[in-house]
Parts: sequence; C-alpha cells; structure tokens
Amino acid sequence: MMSIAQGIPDNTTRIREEFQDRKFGIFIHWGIYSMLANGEWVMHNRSLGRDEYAKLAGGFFPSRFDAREWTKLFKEAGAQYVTFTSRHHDGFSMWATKASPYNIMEATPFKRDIVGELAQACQEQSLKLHFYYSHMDWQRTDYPTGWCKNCPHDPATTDWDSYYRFMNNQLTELLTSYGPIGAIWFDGMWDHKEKEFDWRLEEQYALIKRLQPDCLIGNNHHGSPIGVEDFQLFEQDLPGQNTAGFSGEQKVAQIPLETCMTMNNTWGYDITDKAYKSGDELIRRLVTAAGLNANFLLNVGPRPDGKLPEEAVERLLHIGRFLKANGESIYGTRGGCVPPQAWGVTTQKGKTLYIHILNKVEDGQIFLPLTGKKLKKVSTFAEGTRLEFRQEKDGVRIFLPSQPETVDFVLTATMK
Ligand code: FHN
Repeated sequence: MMSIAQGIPDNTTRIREEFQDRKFGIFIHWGIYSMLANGEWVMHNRSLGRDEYAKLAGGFFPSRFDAREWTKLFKEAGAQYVTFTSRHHDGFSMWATKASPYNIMEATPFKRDIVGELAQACQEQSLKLHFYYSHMDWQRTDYPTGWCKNCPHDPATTDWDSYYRFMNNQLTELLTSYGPIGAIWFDGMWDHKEKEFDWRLEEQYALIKRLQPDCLIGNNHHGSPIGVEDFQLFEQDLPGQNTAGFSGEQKVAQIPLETCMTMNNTWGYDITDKAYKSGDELIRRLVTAAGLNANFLLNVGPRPDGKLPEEAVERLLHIGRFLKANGESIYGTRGGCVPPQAWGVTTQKGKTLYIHILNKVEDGQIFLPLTGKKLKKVSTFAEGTRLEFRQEKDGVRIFLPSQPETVDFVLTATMK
C-alpha cells in the first residue's frame, strides 16, 4: 500500500526501523573464486578468460559446508542478520537458478542449493537473510561491458534488454523461493560511470517491492541514495568518512545507514591475507558505527571447503561475548544526542543515553555537550554504580571511577 501523500509504501518506516534495531550483521563473500584463494576479484585481477575461469565450477565441492554451523556461530556472535553473495561480479549463481546453467546445481559436482540451505538455517536461528546481488557481470556475453574491461564483451552479443530480463528473473527467483528476505543489496553499478547509462532501477526496485513489500533495498553505487532505496551504504568506512575512497561525494542521508567492513583486507577468501583487525578493534568499529546511527555489517570469506577461517571464528566469538554483556546499549538504539567525542560515542533509547568510553581518559572526567538537556542519574552500565556529575552551562561533566581495562567502558545516563 502506498501512502498517497508521500508516494512511499506505508510499511517503510516500520521496516526501516526494524532494520536499524538489528544493528549488527554478517556479510558473506563466497563463490567459486574461493578456490583460487586470492579474493573475489581474482578473475579480473589475473585477467582470467571467462571460459577458463568457468572451469573452476567443475571442481567446486565445499565438502565441509554446514549452513547450520555458520548460523549458530553468527547467532553466538550477536549478529541479527546475514548478507550473502547470491551472485558476485564473476556471474556465478550460488542457488538453483533457472535463468542460467552457470550455477551451483548445474555447473558443480556439489549440487546442493547453498542459498536454500542458508535460508533454512537463518530461519531456524531467527536471522534475517539479505541477498547481495551484483549488477555487473564478467561472464555473460549479453552484459554491456563498462569500466571493468578484463573480459571485453563482443558488441555483437551485447544485449542490455536480455541482461536486464535475466537479472529480474533471478531477483524474482530469490524473492519467491527462499521465504521472507530482509534486503536486496546491489553492487557493481559503478561499472558504468557514464551518466546516460540507464540501469532502469525504478522498474527493478518496483519489482522487488511488489514481490516482497517488506524487503529493503540498498545499493552500493558509492553515491547518495536514489529513489526508494531504504538504506545508505558505506564501504570500509563509517558514515561521513571516505578513507577507503568508496564514499565519493555522498552526504550522510536521513535514512538508515550501514557500514560494511572486512576483518582483514579482502572480502573473498585470500590465503595470504593475515592482516586481521583485532577483536577489540572490530568492537570499537561496531560501537562507533552505532554511535553514528549506522548498522555494522562485518565480512567473512569462507574457505573453498566451506569452513570459516579460524581467525574469523575467533573474532566473532569475541564480539559475541561483548554483545552478550553490553547488547542493551547497542541493539534497538540510535546514534545518541551527543555527537562523537574524543573519548567515544553515545547511543540512545528514549531517555536513556549510553555513553561508550572507547579511549583512555586522562583526567578522570568526561564532558558531554548536552545543551538544553539535563541528566537525572548516571551510573556504570556493568555494575550500576552511581557516578557524580555536574550540570554546566554547555553540558554535563561526569566524574569517572578508575577506568577499567575494557575496550568499551559503558555508562548509562537517564535524561530528564
Ligand atoms: O567490488 C565489490 C567488492 O568485491 C565487494 O563486494 C565490496 C563489498 O562492499 N563491494 C564492491 C566494491 O565496491
């Protein structure tokens, strides 16, 4: 149902808020590229021809894949949703698609519907399932080649209408075969930087909303949100930053936000990439994202045998322990009314302000620029110990006990 006044579906506020409440998700980059153990761009980066690359599928047999083991771990990590690469830029589909034989059932000896198994396992753990779906395709000959020219397409076979139909058929399958889907997460549109290229998003987005009105749409086009997109994406950066160079000119929009990030430097499995951020560092990013009103989508790149790298498992369990103890100050919150400070960030739920002290405070006190608001009570979140505070002209000064050696020293403040 559309609200005529606004031209956006009536359920929009509800589904966006539910998404914001979930706060923490797991991104999974997995495909036949994992066999080459050099990231998900290996086909492009090593200039592998499409025919040669496609032969990898014949050897894809992830004998240790167990969707239930994954989702049990994600749940233990405190995640509330999972975003899975149904089809990445290499064009290989990880489900039983009828739109192309280049898929897990027909092109591999594995012959198990990985998306189907994951959908089932997510449902069992009450994890929302989101689908990553690449707009760009390095394999299909009807895809009009853009900026990524490693697999040049023959102009004679390029056929945008056919490719567009193919994508919509696949999206229809994904949205009609695997139960309720939380979001479609597009990527790769930046392959066509020329303004006149028309991706016909309006029609595609309408199809998604028609098939599943509660399905959110996000698009990693590295620009400001377009049309009915429900959430804005930031890759390897927190909202407002552009250290990784993917955020371009986009300004932080007034819709839900999501930061996606790798644990090491690569999305797909890379056997040499051991540059993992520490568990504490990942917690800091998650908490900072929450303070900036954003969800945090943390990536894992499963190995070709279907197991998750041990480094990833260890970090997920570490985050899980933190969220078990401190989840109340993260889930269901929004960025707090105090903007990020040198000492950390705040999150908020109604009149409760959660103060996350992420950095060492030298003089035993922190100042909250809280104009026009007064505090009733401040205590430590873990023990509930009452703390002294002083209302000043421009805010509130809180006097801290000795700072514990934890990554996030959480305080709870009640506002009047
Ligand atoms: O090219 C992809 C990349 O492989 C990965 O999927 C990331 C995830 O945000 N997005 C693209 C780069 O923007």
